[in-house]
Order: sequence, then C-alpha cells, then structure tokens
Amino acid sequence: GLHEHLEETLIVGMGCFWGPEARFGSIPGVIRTRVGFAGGTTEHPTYKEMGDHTETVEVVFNPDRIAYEDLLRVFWKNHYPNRDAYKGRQYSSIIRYKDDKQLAAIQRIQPEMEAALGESIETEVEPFKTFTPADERHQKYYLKRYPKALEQMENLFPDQDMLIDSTFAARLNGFVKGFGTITELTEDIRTWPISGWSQTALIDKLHSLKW
Ligand code: MHO
Repeated sequence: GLHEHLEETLIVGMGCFWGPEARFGSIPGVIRTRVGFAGGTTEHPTYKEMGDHTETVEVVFNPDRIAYEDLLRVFWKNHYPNRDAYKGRQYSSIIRYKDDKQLAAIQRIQPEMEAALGESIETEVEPFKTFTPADERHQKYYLKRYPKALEQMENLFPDQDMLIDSTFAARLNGFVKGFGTITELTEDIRTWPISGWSQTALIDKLHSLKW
C-alpha cells in the first residue's frame, strides 16, 4: 500500500520470545510485533515442535521514527549474545537480515557492542528466509495476563488478528511488563498516523482502563 516504504522489519532471537516482544513493542516508532520461529529449516514449526528453529520476534517499525541501528542496540544490550548462554537452539542469539542495508548496519553496530561488552559477539547473523508466527496464546503474552483489561477493549480487538497487528496492544504489552509510562504512551499516541479523534479515543481508553 501507500505507506509500505515507511515499514521495515527486524527479526531477532534473544531467548524466550515473550520478553523481547514486550520490550520492542514499547518503543515509539515500532508499529507492530509478533512472536514466532525462524532460523531453521523445519517446516511448519510449532511451539511444541520447532525443530531447528529459534524463538524470535518480528518487529515492524517506521524507519523515519526509529533506526534499525537503534533496535540492534536494544537487542544486544538486553541479552547475553553468546551461544552457550542459553538452553540450546530454541533460545539462541540470532539475527535474520532482510537486505544488504540491514547487513551493513549489523556490521557497523556489532563492533560497537563488542567494545561495550568487552567480548566478541557470537550472534548468528544470516539472511532472512522464513518466519512462522507462534500460536495465539504466545502473542502479546503479558497483556493476555490481564483479561479484565482486554474485555474493556473488545471493540478495539474484536479478533486475535486485530490484537496481533495493533500498535496500541504492542505498547500495552510492554507497559504491563514494566516498559514505558502512561504519560509517555499518551504523548506517543498523539504522533500516530490516525485521526485526532481516534487518538483521543485511544488516550481516553488508556486512562480509563481497569487492570
Ligand atoms: N516460561 C518458560 C519460557 C517460555 S518462553 C515462550 C520458561 O521460563 O521456561 O520460551
């Protein structure tokens, strides 16, 4: 569509995918998030049988508002990126880049993060092949711990896809995990490319939610 040039995608694995979805979902400029499986060859991976895939998060963002480089810094600052740190392939540190521009950014930021860490980084960096979304119960996992609040947003998220694709849900999923404040989110909503009326409706909803 018309706005496609304003969307770019980060695909990373950094341990259990619930936390990274909440963390990235809270960042202004991030449009939507999903958790799923990438990095392997097994067809039709599921949570129970992901084969050689890794738990990953797909972060769709507006590059005019947040740089891929900045998201890479968030990625590397928030997990220990060396392969033996986790319990095997499911929790590896991986990046799947979408184009040469992303690869160049990785090659610029990695040495900076290695200097900060004081160690070489072993994150597995390869071109993107596939991302398979995990089943619904894993999407916006922390927000789903608040069914009472979700009930008050039934009109916003009449089905699971609406919840999965929603910027508001991504922010709230971060908020309940401790990322960001109501004040910051209110200011953020005022910058979203929706009508002023829609912004006000979301802000009213945000301030009236009973958790
Ligand atoms: N709660 C699990 C991790 C789930 S994450 C989707 C645990 O702490 O072992 O892998």
